[in-house]
Amino acid sequence: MKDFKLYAITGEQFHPGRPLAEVMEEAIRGGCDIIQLRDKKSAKRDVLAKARTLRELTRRYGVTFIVNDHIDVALAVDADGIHLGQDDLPLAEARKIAPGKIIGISTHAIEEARQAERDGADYIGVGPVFPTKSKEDVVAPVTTEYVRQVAAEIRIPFVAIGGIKLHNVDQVLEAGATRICAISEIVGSADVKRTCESFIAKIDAAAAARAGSRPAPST
Ligand code: TZP
Ligand code: MG
Repeated sequence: MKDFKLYAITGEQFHPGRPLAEVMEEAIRGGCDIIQLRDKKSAKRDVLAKARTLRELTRRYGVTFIVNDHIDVALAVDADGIHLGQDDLPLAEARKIAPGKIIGISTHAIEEARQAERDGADYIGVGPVFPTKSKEDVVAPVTTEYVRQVAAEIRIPFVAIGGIKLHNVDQVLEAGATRICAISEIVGSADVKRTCESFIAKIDAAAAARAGSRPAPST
């Protein structure tokens, strides 16, 4: 899959009165390079309609589009991929149904990360790093310690998620994350584009600091 830095997930409860497509377009203009449609409440038909809109938008900007949970919706709109949790269809089954699609898996502990890597996930979610109100039945925060563990051991791309804000993202980057995901801090922002630009600046600064502190390659 195309690499990415800033992953925005939809959360319409955080922008009442503002259309979904408008908010997500601002996020893209601010530098988000993956958009995920996550809608646990709507009827499947309504999820499909939103997916069509976001597919059209992301295609226009060349941004990766992922659908949470609904493999059928992802296939119907030709999304780039699907995101699955630990209780969803196992990765091997999802692959059979959706060959060629990106498949991302949520993980909350290193054993789950190892399993997802063995199973051939394209990327994993690592979280919730901090407490979050954006997800029901969420597990206890995994803390930056889990981010550190994954950064040290897992070779497939991982994205940190859960309670990540501009004021605490540096801790997550310092723990070794190079890709950040957020819902409320992005889509609930009064200036979505600027918030994304600030996230990207922090991600880039951390990458530059890492590159600067690496010993020069021996010749
Ligand atoms: N999975 C783990 S935490 C989370 C999901 C979907 C919610 C993240 O939302 P926020 O608002 O960025 O804390
Ligand atoms: Mg799910």
